[in-house]
Amino acid sequence: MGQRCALITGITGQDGSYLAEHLLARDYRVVGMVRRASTESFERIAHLVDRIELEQADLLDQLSLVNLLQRVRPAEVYNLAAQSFVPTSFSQPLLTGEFTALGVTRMLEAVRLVDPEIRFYQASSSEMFGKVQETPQTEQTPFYPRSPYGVAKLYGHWITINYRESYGIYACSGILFNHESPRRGREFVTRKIAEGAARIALGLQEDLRLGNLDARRDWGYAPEYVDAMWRMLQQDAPADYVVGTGEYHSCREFCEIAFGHLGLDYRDHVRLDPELLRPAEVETLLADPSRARESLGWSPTTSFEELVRIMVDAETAHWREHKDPAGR
Ligand code: NDP
Ligand code: GDR
Repeated sequence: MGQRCALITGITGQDGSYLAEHLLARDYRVVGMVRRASTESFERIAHLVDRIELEQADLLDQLSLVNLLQRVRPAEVYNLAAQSFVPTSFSQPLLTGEFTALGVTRMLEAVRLVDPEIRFYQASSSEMFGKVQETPQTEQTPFYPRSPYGVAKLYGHWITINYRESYGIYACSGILFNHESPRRGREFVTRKIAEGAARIALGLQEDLRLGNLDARRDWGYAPEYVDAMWRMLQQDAPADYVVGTGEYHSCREFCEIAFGHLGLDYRDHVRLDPELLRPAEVETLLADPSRARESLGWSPTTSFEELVRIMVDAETAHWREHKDPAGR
């Protein structure tokens, strides 16, 4: 039997890069789908480009997806590509719907047409719980999304279930709670705080502007979460799983630990910027990951404090190296 092949959409993103590492370690042939750009954004996978294959296609273009699956013939497809930043979904709601919602159907249609035996993973999100209807949230908790992003993800979630029920495709939806790492996009709050704290400690900036400090999230460590994705596709039957830590913390606590780790008090540096408040906010999210623990044997090991320290240390090392003599 040949090497098992996995196709990852969104391989240039945080999760795509960790998932590629995870699958290479399990001896997969890894193919990453990338969209055409005038400059390549391969920063997160630079260390992997010799060991993976990259193929151009776009979630907005149905035929490119069909052709891609015909060329690559993967056994597993991980659909991680999306417009994933919640504030941008308020300013670009239609484009977010095209990528994050309809893009899922386009990929599922390609699977159905080319090879319905392909196992399919959809990157669903805790943002679908939004204005939470119960705490903690399980696979049975009713949804109430609070942003065009959350609404688009909910469509992607249900269309995945629908293709499973209609066509018997092995399709899973992982309802992942926030997961972070030094590879997180810079605009997300954890990376922004880690980077801001490190730069302030090094004298590179004075203060950090943030929005709602009271929002609480169930934050985990991204490299551990891609293992849950892989496990979902190795079961006897497809299902949906909540993946999180079962602990939540506020943005304020993240600031306290991040700045405290560098001997600083966040209250001296963090400023509220009303522009960063969202038209509708998700105040609190908390996972009950019992099903993932019991059925997948998955559980997270990195604590919240460790996660914050990992991110702050990575930023400190980066900015120490890039600090120029003028202190910029
Ligand atoms: P990122 O924002 O880091 O990565 C998104 C990826 O999608 C990038 O590789 C991007 O490519 C790609 N992409 C966007 N639009 C298209 C398109 N039209 N065609 C092809 N590729 C496209 O996200 P994360 O890695 O953090 O998250 C992965 C997935 O999981 C996303 O779907 C996200 O919504 C979801 N999710 C994330 C959670 C988290 O806490 N991180 C929690 C729950 C769900 P490019 O480099 O070209 O921009
Ligand atoms: P989220 O992540 O919206 O949960 O979506 P983000 O880090 O952007 O926000 C988390 C919370 O922090 C508050 N906040 C700020 N957020 C940002 N980005 N910038 C700020 O300055 C700031 N100040 C306070 C926010 O209001 C919010 O409450 C992420 C994405 O990865 C999604 O793709 C994914 O689906 C969900 O996590 C689960």
